[in-house]
Amino acid sequence: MLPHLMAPPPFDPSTTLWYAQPASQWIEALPVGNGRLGGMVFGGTRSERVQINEISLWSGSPMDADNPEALQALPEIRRLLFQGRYREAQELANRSLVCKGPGSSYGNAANAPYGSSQTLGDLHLELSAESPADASQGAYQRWLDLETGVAGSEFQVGSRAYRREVFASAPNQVLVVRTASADGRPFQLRVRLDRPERFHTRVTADGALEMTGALPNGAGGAGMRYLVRVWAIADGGTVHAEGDSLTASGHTVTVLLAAHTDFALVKTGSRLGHPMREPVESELEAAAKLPYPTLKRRATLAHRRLFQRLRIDLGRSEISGLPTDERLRRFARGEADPALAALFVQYGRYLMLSSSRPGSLPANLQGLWADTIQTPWNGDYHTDINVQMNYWLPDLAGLPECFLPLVDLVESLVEPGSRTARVHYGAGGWTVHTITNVWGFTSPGEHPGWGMTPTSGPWLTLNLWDHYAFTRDRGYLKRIWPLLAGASEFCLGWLVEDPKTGLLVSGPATSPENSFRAPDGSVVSMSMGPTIDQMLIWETFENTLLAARELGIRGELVDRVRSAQERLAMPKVGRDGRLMEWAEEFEEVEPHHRHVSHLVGLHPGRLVSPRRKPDLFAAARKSLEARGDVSTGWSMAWKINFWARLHDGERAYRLVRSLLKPTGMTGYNMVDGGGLYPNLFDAHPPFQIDGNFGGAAGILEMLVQSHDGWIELLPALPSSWPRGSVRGVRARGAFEIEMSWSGGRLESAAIRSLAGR
Ligand code: FUC
Repeated sequence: MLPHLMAPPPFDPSTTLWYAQPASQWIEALPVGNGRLGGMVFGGTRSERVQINEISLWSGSPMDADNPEALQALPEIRRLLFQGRYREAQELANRSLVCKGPGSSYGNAANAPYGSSQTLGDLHLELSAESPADASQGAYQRWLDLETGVAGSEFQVGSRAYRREVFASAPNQVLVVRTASADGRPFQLRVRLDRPERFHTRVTADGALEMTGALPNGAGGAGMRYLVRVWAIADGGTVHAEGDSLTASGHTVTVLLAAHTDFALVKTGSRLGHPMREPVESELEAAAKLPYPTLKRRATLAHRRLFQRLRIDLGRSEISGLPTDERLRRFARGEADPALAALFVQYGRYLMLSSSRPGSLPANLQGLWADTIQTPWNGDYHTDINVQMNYWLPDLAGLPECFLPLVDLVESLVEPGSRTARVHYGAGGWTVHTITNVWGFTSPGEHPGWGMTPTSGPWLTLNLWDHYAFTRDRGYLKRIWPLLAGASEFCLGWLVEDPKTGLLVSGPATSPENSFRAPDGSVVSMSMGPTIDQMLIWETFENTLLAARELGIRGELVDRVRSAQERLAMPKVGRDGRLMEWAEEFEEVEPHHRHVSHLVGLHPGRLVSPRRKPDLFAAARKSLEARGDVSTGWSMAWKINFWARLHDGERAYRLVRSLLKPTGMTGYNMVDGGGLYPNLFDAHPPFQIDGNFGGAAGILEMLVQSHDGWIELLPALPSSWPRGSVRGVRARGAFEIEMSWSGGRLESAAIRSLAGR
């Protein structure tokens, strides 16, 4: 048994990830983060790697991608679609409705204007070599304690034992790596920084290690700059510089890392050229003044204050105490481990508060963790499901402040998104399409098949409204009113009258990323009034009207919204009893497609409820049955939410089982590779964090729902969780819930009003 240098972590199976071996690949490393600065801790022994990130680090630059030809083509495309001439409409759309220029470069924009979020680099720590005969590795364990936000490891090299702790401090804005020997005798640690490209390292006159560089702007020049600065502090020893590395000798070595880019998400003026040396130096100095126990206590207290708001106990089994990777394998083989689902919820909350804090950018496709220069899909913000899914969790899970970065991002889209609405559609208000980045990209993507989702702006306002519903914060409602009004204004300008019915329909638009077979046999994606759009526009109008009522706003916009909502074409039920994905019953090309867009009114929306639309509610179930379970990670996460809303705990649990299984795949799989990596990162594949957030939200939806005008406890409890308790789940209306159940029945519940209502 390894001598513990400090108190051992509790290894609570609902709040700890732990492993018996170091990470051999990135998807085994453990994430830390303070919302802006993050690290992936490999838990190496002789040599340790902490891969580092700063959430704003992006290549690329702003570009004008609005396409003036789109507006001219619009009436003709609509006319063709209303006449059922889909192939011709699609051909014209392919030519004219896309963005101007390269767009996202099909997800490979690291060196193009759209840009990519990128790794900041690696911090390397190397223990001086013991004598070769003595270099064998002995006892080992590493862990991530979600309660404190500290990743730790204890290991033996030769005859000596060490303990290492890594955390990202929110109050001090530094990454901290502390290595201590168990025997109190000195050791040597070499500290280096590097990056796959575009970096320069040096040791400064005052003894700090620095790494600097500039990313390509995608237009032939330099774009965003970054600065990383590291200090090593050796207790009972010294630090000296050797070339471009630091070597520390002592019985304990603390490495402090501060980093910034020159980016700021300002609404006017340049987003680059903002100070970075000043904050980096002052953060490092302030942290270095604090004794390590103080630095750690400040960080863990601040972390706990948020993390402790929610407790969840679903029970445990004999395997709950095993290493996390082993639990995952056994759970996939069918063994019981209810604490694994609780851990998945807490991990989702942990990842949220580590990658989304006020004043910084929202969690992107990978939160803030990315280990490459070309991150999958540019590591951007996909706005046709993915970023919306990221933000279902924080309000439910007692982390409302983590929601706020999304509001900043949406506000920053209004200016470019108003231009896009005007240039492409001649509409007022603002919108965004399938993707956006830190440079304000709001145009359609470069292919209409996936890029033509003009209602992604309205979709974002569903999240915005829900945050109000959960918090009842009037100041916040005033803040988002212009965003809601602008989204409704866009919808009003975008809807057209269907000549056959006189009802208002959206279009030309896709049902995100899906396609169908037109009557002439051609495979197309464009139609008028796809179900998702009709639902999203209904929800947007509804939220705008509710907000207007709460704020006492009357006038012409409100009247137009009200009468347009009454004239909206409503989704229909097909001959086979399914909720139709398009306004007509087309043959599907891919019946198990990962997007389940036509159920957006079931979740996250609330149009499709047993109270409002019993027929659609029943049809949604049929659609979901036909769609099947197995898919990408985020798709299965969404289906947990759907089945929870359909009040089917057993089906929801089946999806929990499908999501919480190891995937062997790291490359792209668009069909059926979803699951988890050994570090419990969600696999699309590749790693994509929406499945973590969406799956955690789904499990909470199984326990508490509040979207239909009341609070429902245990709406979808599966038989596998017969007894349990939660404290701190939140409900719309600003309520906090504590409850316990046994034998599958509610035992006690307390509902506390957070807004005094
Ligand atoms: C959408 C999805 C893909 C992937 C990508 C980031 O395009 O259809 O599955 O999640 O976003």
